[in-house]
Order: sequence, then structure tokens, then C-alpha cells
Amino acid sequence: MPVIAQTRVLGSSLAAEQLIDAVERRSGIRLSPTDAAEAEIELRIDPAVAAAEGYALTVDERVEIVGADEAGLFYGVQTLLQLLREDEDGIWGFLRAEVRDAPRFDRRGVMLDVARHFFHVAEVKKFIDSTSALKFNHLHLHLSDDQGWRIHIDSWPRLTEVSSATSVDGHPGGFYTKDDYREIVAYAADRHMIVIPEIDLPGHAHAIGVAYPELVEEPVLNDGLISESARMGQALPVHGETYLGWGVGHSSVRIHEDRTYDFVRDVVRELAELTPGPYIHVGGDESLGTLQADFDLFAERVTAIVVEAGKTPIAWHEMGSAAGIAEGTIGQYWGKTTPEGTHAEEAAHFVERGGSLIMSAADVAYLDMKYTEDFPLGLTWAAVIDVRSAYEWEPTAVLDVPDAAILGIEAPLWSETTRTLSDVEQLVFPRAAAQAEIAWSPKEAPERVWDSFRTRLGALAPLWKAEGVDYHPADEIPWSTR
Ligand code: TNX
Repeated sequence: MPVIAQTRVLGSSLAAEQLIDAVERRSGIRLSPTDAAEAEIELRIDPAVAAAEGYALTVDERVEIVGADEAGLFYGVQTLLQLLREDEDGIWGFLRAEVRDAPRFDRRGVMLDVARHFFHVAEVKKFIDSTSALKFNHLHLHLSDDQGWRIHIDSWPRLTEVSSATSVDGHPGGFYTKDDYREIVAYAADRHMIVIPEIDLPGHAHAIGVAYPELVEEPVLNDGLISESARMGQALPVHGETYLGWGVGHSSVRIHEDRTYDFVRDVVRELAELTPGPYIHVGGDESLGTLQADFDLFAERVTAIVVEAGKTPIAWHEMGSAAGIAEGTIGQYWGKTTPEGTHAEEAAHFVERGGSLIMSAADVAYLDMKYTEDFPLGLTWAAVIDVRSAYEWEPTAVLDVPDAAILGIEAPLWSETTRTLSDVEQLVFPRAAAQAEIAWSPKEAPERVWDSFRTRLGALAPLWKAEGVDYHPADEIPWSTR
């Protein structure tokens, strides 16, 4: 169907506005809104059309998108935008299509680490635009780590006054005021994304100790940290002083001090007040200096505090070592597709406690791993992940738990090596599209194979260019020019 300035869009919904703006960014053509029933493009809602978040889309002489709900309408619009093409004569149109679609998993997440490098509100909004367009519906913000604390907490003001100034390697830091954070949450909600705030505890807590030294233990310097820091020319962590290196697992909060729990309760309360979504993530990864019994005690207490605050806790899978972790806690599995050590057991314990699991298998879903050994950005500790390996994994095949216990997936972007949003985008795109398809599309379908995916992925290039998304043009993909 041709797209010209006279093409009319029926309805004054937010989805209609988003469609009009996106078509203009891509083609320069501004469609006209109308309330005339014979409009060329019609958007409406009918819960009978598909399951939640689903939609039906028809493109022939007209375009009709029927969302099962507001989210479904938004996703139908995203699919339509993927069908926008310009021919050799500069004429724009939508490809013919007949689609009936709904997601496989409820949980389709991405994570942005704003602690190692800070990203401003405008950058987070751009990240929301580009990931929600792939039908991701959760944005996990990693708001604290050894190198910085990024969200203002009224009852503990030194966290942002003192511990937000820098990022890794001494790059500039920053933090979100509560209004900034509300702005991010509202922007995400308009694009059907739930924001999940994470405060990483009990480890990854060095920045807390820069603001409040009494809350955090002396860093534990193991041989790995000492040799890696020497190799990278990075200073070792010093209690109460800003840490700029990339080392993990050295600094933990003091498990047996009441003051620690006053702190945790205050932070969780203030975060819960800022969070319309149901979840608070309490971290739990790599507390290498914490004794197992202390770690488990902390895991039980911190998840109970989140439940008391009226939210569902999420934790990295290590917290599954705690026998009495709060019932219903969601575990986030970041081990490999072939689980190592105690990872699988820890993950399974969340399910035994009535919770479920988010799959972030590091050797396929980590967006901060390099594409190739020589890629300038990213790390390699979990794997080198080309686009095909990012695409070819099955979230229900990793752990020995019932399929129904797998909520879905999340693809994390850790930001040690990404100084700018453009760096982030090069690691995230195109691999996030692979994770998005795994999370959305049925497991078995004729098109759900690499050869089909790589061609369809290549067709996203003009769309990403128009949106200013700095994707990595991996040579596995036949990128289109129009
Ligand atoms: C491990 S996986 C971490 C992060 C690092 C990341 C780098 C996990 C829960 N923790 O602290 O940033 O590796 O890939």
C-alpha cells in the first residue's frame, strides 16, 4: 500500500501518534490523523483478536491493526513499521501482509548497566525506543555497583552526593533525581515497558561504602582480582575510596549490623514508592568475600524486606542458595547454557520456593560479550557471541525445571567497556533482535530458523539508520539498503 502525505490514520490513540511520528522520521512523510471511518490506516482494540499483547495486522488496499490491548496495538504498529519500504523511484509503501501474532513469553527483558557508565535520561529514552520497537516489555536498570550509585535516596543523601561522581576508568558519572527516574518510568510505560530497579547487594557494594563507610566491609582482595588489576593497570579497591576498576566481588555490606537493614529497608521503601511495576531486584551476584552462611542470611532478609514493601523480589541466581529465600522470589539465571558448579541447583531452588526464572544465559544472551575476538568493545569471559549464536538457543532447555517456571528471557548489557550510548548500541544491535525473536516467537515455526531470521534482520537496517541506532553491521547478515 502506498504511503503519501494524504494517507490518513484513524483514531487519536497514543499508538496512532507514535506511528505518525515514526513514519515521518523514516520517510519524511507526515500522515494525517482523521476520524473519518474510511481512513487508509485503522487502529483499534478488540480483546477477542489475540492473547494479551497480541494483534492482528492486515496490509492490502488498507492497513488494519487490531490490538488485543494497548500493548498489542503498539506491537502491531512496530510490525507495520518493519514493513515500510522505499522503492528505487523514492516511492514509499507498506509491504502486503496478513499477520496474527502474540508473544510466547510474558517476560521479554533488556538490562542496562548505568552504574559502570552512567547514561542520561535522554539516552535511556533512546534505549527504550529502540528496544521497545523489538517488542521488549521490561527494562531492568542496574542502578548501583562498586563504581557508582545512580538514584537519589532522600534518607541516605550521600549515596548520590558522594558516590555518583564517576564511572569506571574515571569517566564522568551522574545520577537520576527522583523526577528523572519518574520520567524514565513514564516514558517506558508509554512504550509498554515495565522498569525494574536493581540495587546490587550484598556484594558489588563498594560505592555504598564511599558514602557510608560503616555499612561496608573492607574489600576482599583475592588472587584473581590482584592479578587482573595489575594486568589492566587498575588500582585495587580501598575501603571508603572511589573505585574505578572493573574488578567484581570484592566489597560487601556488613551482614550482621542492624544499621545495614535500616539502610536496605529505607532504600527499598523509596524505590518501591517510585516503582509502579511489581518488581524490585536486589542483586545477589558475586559476593566473593561473603561467607556462604552470611550470604544466605542476607538473601533471606533482603527478599523478605522487598515482600514487606509490597513488591516481588528478583535476584541473580546465586541467592537460590538460601533455603528460606522469600517465597515467590524470581531468580535471574546468568550461568551458561551448560550450567556449571552449583548454578543449576541454585536456580531450581527459586522454583521450589514458588518462584520462577528469567533466563539470561551469559554465553548466548549477554549483550556485552564481543561478537568476534577482535571486536573493539565488550568482554569475553562468558563467550564470544556472534549473531547466530545469540539466535540459536532455547531458554527452556538450559535448566531441569518445568517449562512453566521459565517466565522468559532478559538480555543484559553490562557497561564496563561502553563509554557512550553509541558503544552500547553497537553491542546491543543486532543481537537484541535475536533475543527478542526467541522471547516473542513460537519455538517451532517455519520462519523461526536462522536463514529466515538473518534475511528479516537485514531488512531492519534502514529503520535503524532512520532512528539513528548505531547497530553493528555484522557480516553474517545480508543488510538491506532501502
Ligand atoms: C558479571 S553476571 C557480572 C557483572 C559484570 C559482568 C560483565 C553478573 C550478575 N555480574 O558484575 O559487569 O559479569 O560481563
